[in-house]
Amino acid sequence: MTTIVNSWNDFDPLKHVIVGRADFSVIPPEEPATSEKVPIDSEMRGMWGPRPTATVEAANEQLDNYAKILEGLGIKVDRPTPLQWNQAITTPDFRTESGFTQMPPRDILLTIGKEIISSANSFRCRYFEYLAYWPLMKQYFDEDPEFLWTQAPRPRLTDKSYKHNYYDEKISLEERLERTAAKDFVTTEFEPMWDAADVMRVGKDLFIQHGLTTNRTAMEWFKRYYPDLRVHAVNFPGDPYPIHIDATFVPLRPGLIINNPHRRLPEEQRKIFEANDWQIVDAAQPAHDTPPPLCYSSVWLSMNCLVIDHKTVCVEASEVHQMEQMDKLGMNVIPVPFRDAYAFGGGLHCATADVYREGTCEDYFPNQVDDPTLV
Ligand code: DAV
Repeated sequence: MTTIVNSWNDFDPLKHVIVGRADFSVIPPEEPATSEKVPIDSEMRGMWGPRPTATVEAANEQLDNYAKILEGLGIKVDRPTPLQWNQAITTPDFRTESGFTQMPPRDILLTIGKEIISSANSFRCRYFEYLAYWPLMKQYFDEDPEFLWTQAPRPRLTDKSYKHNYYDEKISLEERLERTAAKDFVTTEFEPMWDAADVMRVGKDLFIQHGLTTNRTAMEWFKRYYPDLRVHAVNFPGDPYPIHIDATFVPLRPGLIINNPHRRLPEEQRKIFEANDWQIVDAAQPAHDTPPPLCYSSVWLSMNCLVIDHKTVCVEASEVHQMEQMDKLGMNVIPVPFRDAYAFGGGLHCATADVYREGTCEDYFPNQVDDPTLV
């Protein structure tokens, strides 16, 4: 029997992965969910349309090179099939003028064991992004008799899913941070909405970030869908734009997590890690003061690394401080140039989705303390 799909965490030996592509990427027009994410001073405000061809080519060059590096490590690499994203998306409930990209599969595909679930994204422009991965899902389904090909309940994304006038040009950074701490986000609890990149998989435990892109209702859905797993809700008050856990809280191997020092996990949410002897260390400072032009993400893509196995990690080639820290933490570092791809949807972790890692569903947190994060 052929097993194609199996992955329970982000650190066991990686054998098969999907690496995104930048073709036909579009800067989408504003919509209720995205206006909140694009920083007020970003040059992307009010701008939308296909990304310039030269930037797409530069991003694809780095993505192709990344795929080659992974193949050189003996990892099988699959790529999505690009769609023309510069076309309107219409459902019975909404219309938006364009799609987005197929650069970050991590936002769309969540691999849990032998299942890959397409997410329930809150951005209307991402409604059909899963189609770029459809040919791969079909292939895995044909080849692997145990592969579970799953689609999360599709959100309707009507106005009920977003708070009206939540976004106001006048709110200060302090107010934004207060909202994060109070778990007050642009998305409502009307229906489950989640991006796959908000889910940190650690065997039997799923740690899910409550933020702009993933709500509590989604965590309730996960809890019912996976009765054998434990679902934890975490949030990171220092982040004014909390979207995706993978530039904030990144496991390197069993027992070790790097945490963005500007977005520390609150004390009471650490209990579960402390009770099971997991170490949470501050990530190194980014090497850059600003992200590249037209980028949605922060400079903290520095810590958005891809762990190959318990001793090996890919880090962006210019992130000297992060590389040095990895070395001190006992990891062999593979530098991968990637800054030209950042604007298309993130860093080295964002640009991949797991197909196969060795290992099984282990219980890394057998000491279940009185844990306030448990959903
Ligand atoms: O720090 O902007 C980026 C994560 C993208 N998947 C940040 C988070």
